[in-house]
Amino acid sequence: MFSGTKGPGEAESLNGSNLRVLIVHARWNTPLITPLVEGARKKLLERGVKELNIVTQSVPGSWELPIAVQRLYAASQVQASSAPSGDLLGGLGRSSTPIPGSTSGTSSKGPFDAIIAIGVLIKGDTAHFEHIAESVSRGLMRLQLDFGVPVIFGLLTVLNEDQARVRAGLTADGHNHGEDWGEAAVEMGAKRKLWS
Ligand code: DLZ
Repeated sequence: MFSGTKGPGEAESLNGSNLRVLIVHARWNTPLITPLVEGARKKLLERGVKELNIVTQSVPGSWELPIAVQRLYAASQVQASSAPSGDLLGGLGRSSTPIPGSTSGTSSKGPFDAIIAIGVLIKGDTAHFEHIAESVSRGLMRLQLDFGVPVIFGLLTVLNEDQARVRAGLTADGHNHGEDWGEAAVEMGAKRKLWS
């Protein structure tokens, strides 16, 4: 866990052994996305989430994160109550990306307890960045409230690539925020069960 002033501090207990977690990530800025996804996965596994219960899917860019979260969560709810044929996006258990350590083979079935949406938005010369950042943030917040499932906000909105490299843990003084997102997913997934 990050030990500076920033960061969430220690949670009381983080046991993910009975959780199903979805990671959806953008492929824009893949060299930055890859360590963030790996950081999230590392913490999920450390906190007891079973490999079988981590599903990873990708979309082209951050703009597509909300629709992917919406469809994949809805599909996981349907899976829980119907025959397991015809999985959305060719099977929820298979990653559509070559990110090392991504889920391969068959995953378990059932609704996700937490979702991590990961993207890296780097500001350019136009207002494009602001439009995407604002819309995706609102979209993800809406989805977590509408569905009642935690959607961890793994969207880095940075002014330049150097800022993103620090936050992806790629520099000596950096910290991989993906690890925090993994821990937040376990904490919120477990608390959601308690609060149901
Ligand atoms: C088009 C675009 C641009 C310019 N920059 C980024 C970025 O920094 N990070 C990101 O995740 N996606 C970017 N995209 C792609 C959009 O999110 C989206 O995929 C396309 O506009 C297609 O809808």
